[in-house]
Formats: sequence, C-alpha cells, structure tokens
Amino acid sequence: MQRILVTGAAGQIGSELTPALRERYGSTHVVASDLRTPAADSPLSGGPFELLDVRDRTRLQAVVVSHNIDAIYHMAAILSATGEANPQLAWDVNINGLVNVLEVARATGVRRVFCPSSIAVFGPETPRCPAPQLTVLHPSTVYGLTKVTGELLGDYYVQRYGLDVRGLRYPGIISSETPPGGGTTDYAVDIFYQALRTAQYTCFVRPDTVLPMMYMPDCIRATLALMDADASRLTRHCDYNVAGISFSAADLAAEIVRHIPGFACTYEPDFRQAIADSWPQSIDDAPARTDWDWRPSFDLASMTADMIRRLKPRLAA
Ligand code: NAD
Ligand code: AKB
Repeated sequence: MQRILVTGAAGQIGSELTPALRERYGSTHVVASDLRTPAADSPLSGGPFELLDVRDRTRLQAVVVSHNIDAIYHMAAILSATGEANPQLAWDVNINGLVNVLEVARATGVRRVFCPSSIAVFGPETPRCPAPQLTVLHPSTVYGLTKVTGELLGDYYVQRYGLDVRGLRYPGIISSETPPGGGTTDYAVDIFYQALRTAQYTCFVRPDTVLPMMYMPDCIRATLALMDADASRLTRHCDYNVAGISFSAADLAAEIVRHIPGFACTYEPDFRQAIADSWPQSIDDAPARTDWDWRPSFDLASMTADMIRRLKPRLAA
C-alpha cells in the first residue's frame, strides 16, 4: 500500500484530493501537510497532518522519512494573482519548494511525485483556440514562468534520475468545498458564493472573457487517472493538457440566472484581465485522451447545477 504525503493540502485542490486519496489508500496512509493548521471540522481532519513549509528541505525530509512516504502529491504553490503581487515569493515557493520535493524524493524512498502545472504556461503567442499540446510556452506571469520551469524540471528528473514524476496542466478549477487561493480564474467560483448570498456579483474580468475551466470531481478524477496510468502508455510526463469546459464569464452568469432568476452580474475588469487575456480559450488534450483515456464528465449546465445544489444549504445555514 502506498504511503502518500500531500503538500499544500489545505488549499482548494488539496482539501478535496486528500480525502479522495484517503478513501483509496486508507486514512493513516495519507499525510496532509500545509503552512497553516486546518480547522477541526476541515476535510483534512480524518487523518495525519504535519505543519510543513516546502521551502524547508530539512523538515520536508524529516516528515518523509518519519512517515515512510513513497509518493508525494505536491500541491503547495502561489497562484497567478498572488504571484503578480509578490513575484519573489512565487518564485521561492514554486521553484525552491519543487526542487526540495524532487531532491528529497531522490534522497529517500519516494518513487512517485505528482506535480501540477497549469494553463498559465501558455502566453499571448500561444494559439488560443485550442492551445496545442506542443506549442510556444512564453507566459507573461511569474506564476506561468514557474510552471514552465516546473514541467521541465520534472521531466529532467524522470530522464536523469528515473524518478516517476507526472503532471497535468490544470485549467481553472471550480469547486464548492474550499475557496480558491489567489488565482485569475477565482471569479468562476466567487460568483456562486455571491449569487447565493446577495444575488449580485461584480466580476473582475470582462463578460466576453473565455477561459478553460474544470469542475473539481473531474480534476480529482484526472489526477488519479494519470497517476494510475501504466507508465508504458505515457508519451509525456509533467505537461499533459487536460480540458474540461470552456465558457465566457457572461455564459456562466446566464447559466446561474437559470437557477437564481434575480441574479445580476456587473463587470469591473482589474489587473487580472490582462492575465486572462494572455491565456488560451480552450485546450487540445488529445495525448491525455489517447494515453490514459481522459474524458471530462461535467459541462457548464451540470457543473452549475451541482455547485448550487452543494452550496445553497451550506450558505443558508
Ligand atoms: P491553493 O492556493 O488553494 O492552495 C495552495 C496551498 O499551498 C495553500 O493551502 C497554502 O497554504 C499552501 N502553501 C503556500 N505556500 C506554502 C509553502 N511555502 N509551504 C507549504 N504550503 C504552502 O492552490 P490550489 O488551487 O489548491 O492549487 C494546487 C496546485 O494546483 C498548485 O500547484 C496550482 O498551481 C495548481 N493549479 C491550480 C489551479 C486552480 O484553478 N485551483 C489551476 C491550475 C493549476
Ligand atoms: C490561476 O488562476 O492562477 C489558477 C490557474 C489557472 O493556474 N487557477
């Protein structure tokens, strides 16, 4: 049975990935870790937790050795909008944290690392509709720079050291359990909270902004499917494109109106508009479909209905 460490486990994805891994591998086999201690009623409460800053290699190695870890899901990162506010912090956490994870893996018994990438690897010169798997990677954010570097570094550890490192270029992730942590695609989650609380939302990108997005159940399924895939079928390692749903901010608002008829969305684009404009509108994920049978299961209508079904009782209470 694998013994897994999840870094950045208290974040938007880690807080749902960790319970999914615990369901598969057993609660005591999956150690959650983060900079911040989760609340007692958090989704992480069902198993071991370690306070861990991924920039501290000594502590990271001590946690890996003491729990006899053989796989790391490295979710700790600084996202695009926070990264533009503090580029040095983004570089420090995203690059030095990743180097520490890979080096600790090499020095200990860790055999497998999952390291997420992002649509942020693409930039204004990338074809936007769809972004091909193999294309120009010239991002305009520090976050995108760290993600391109992370993909290349992961691939290097595969060829140079034989470490099994895998990664996906996640689109913007939409979810109902834990709010997103400082990205450009956060509006596609915030809009649900405000629609249910006040029936109004001021969106920080223009209504015609189209971005690739994915609902959390598909994100978790894609992550587990890539990690389950037979290595002999993989033609790539750390940079698989994965597509979910592409829609504009106005399309999302219109879909929410079908459930909350009085909902009104206004638009006041801020600095995140330029980031969104530098990313593609859709993704070509043919290698993921061929190599490990990837198919998304949620569209805009089913994602919106499920988000509202989950959030409504919680926000009403
Ligand atoms: P998040 O911001 O919600 O969570 C990141 C977590 O990392 C937070 O809990 C934070 O406390 C923790 N963290 C920050 N600095 C740390 C440090 N120095 N040491 C340890 N922990 C630290 O992010 P997320 O949305 O869960 O993203 C997880 C991964 O997926 C990241 O690599 C991100 O780039 C990638 N990704 C996310 C999305 C998305 O839309 N959520 C899209 C593309 C890629
Ligand atoms: C962000 O907006 O920074 C993230 C991402 C797409 O990587 N959600």
